[in-house]
Amino acid sequence: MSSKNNLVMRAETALGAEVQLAARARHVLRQNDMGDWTCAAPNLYPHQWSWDSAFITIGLAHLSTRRAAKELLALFGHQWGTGKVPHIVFNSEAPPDSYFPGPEHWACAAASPDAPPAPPYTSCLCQPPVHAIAALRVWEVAERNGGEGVDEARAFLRQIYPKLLLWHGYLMTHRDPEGSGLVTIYHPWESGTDNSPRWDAALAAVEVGDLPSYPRYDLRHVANPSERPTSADYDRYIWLVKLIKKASCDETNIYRSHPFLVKDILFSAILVAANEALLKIAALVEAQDGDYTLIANWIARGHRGLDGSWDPELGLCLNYDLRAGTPLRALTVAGFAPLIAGRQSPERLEALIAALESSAFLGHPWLRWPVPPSTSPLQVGFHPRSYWRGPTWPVINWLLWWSLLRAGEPERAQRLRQASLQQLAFGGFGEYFDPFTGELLGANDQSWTAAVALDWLVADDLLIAA
Ligand code: 9WN
Repeated sequence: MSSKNNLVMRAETALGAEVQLAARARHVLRQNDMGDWTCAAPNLYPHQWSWDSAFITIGLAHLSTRRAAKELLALFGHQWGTGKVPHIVFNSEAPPDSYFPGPEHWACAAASPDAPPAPPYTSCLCQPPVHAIAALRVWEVAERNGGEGVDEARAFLRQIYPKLLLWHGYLMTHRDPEGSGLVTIYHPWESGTDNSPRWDAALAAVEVGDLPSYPRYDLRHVANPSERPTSADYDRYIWLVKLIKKASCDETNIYRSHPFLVKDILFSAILVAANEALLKIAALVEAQDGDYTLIANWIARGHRGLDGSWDPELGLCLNYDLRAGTPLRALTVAGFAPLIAGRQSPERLEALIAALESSAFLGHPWLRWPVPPSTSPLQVGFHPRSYWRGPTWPVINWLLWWSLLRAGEPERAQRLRQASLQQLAFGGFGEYFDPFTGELLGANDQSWTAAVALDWLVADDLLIAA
């Protein structure tokens, strides 16, 4: 056979594999569809999670922009009076012993004057604000598809824009009373990267008091308990929830007394990128003049905050413990925050790429595929199977891929996309993966994993503006 035919056959096989992977991703999203919201994963996570929903919206946009819009609108239907978007909206239909801490544990949050009407109950924490990025993605897909979906998508942007503005406003005020440009989190769950070693030092300082015994339903849904946070971690998580409830979920009370107050650079960088998306949405909906300056100032403030967290020796940003008054030194993917925020100087970009491709991350010789481990194998506390302490997470790969594209690095972005898709084709739509063996860990059929896979597979031709 000629080498030309050989090449054509290989290209066809690769295309066939991608088509199959996309069909499987669609199936996962349909299977987890609850009507106008999507459960994060069938067994382990039977509720609606905030940043999961944003990533899910990005995937759903390729199935139906109308359905994708509903996903975000459903979540924002439970926005708090302060503008906060809760990290979980609890599914009233889920069996009572399916997730802990569940709705009954958080019911007190509904007593806050700022809480939305309940049921459904919500938690009073929040998660990284990927939502404006997702809303813009719905628009981009609708615009590419053309037809009546374009008007519908514009109407959706008009509906969601004031809610997004309120949400970002909440983060820029209540979560940054210092005006530092960095978002304060009250709980590792707010970071979305719960047991990352970047929280170890700050968590170690939290003294756990009397705690009634509580169930670990999560352990029933994983092959091995080592894949989930330890009981010492969980005690601290539940203790922090208890303190937040005791403070009546009130921001001023929490800020005054809470033992875990940390500036999260990944959260802050996502907010900068989300503010860039919000600025574009503002133009699309012809927002009032003052909004542009307000959002542009938020973006500038976010960049200043990230600049101040830069560690030139590591070539990464560091989180900051407000209580201890010290940076939290850890080699984790969160350190790539300025890449995600965008618009960095050529020197900063070069340093970030050097760190990304070093043996601490993509260049580590034991990696099964060149996709970044959540925590560097060179970091104390690294564990290849334990949740955010080492496994690779497809949604983080998506964020880095999208950031590389925006940074004008299409070849690097393409390599990351290919490697991530190979991992998913091998392992399935897992929650996270062992970076050395590629083994699926955590939940099966995780919605946000299927969603980002779908975006990778069908969004090739989408114009992503820098
Ligand atoms: C706590 C749903 C969520 C993700 C988080 C991930 C995990 C929850 C848990 O699952 O957190 O919020 O019970 O471990 O860490 O990022 O949003 O998928």
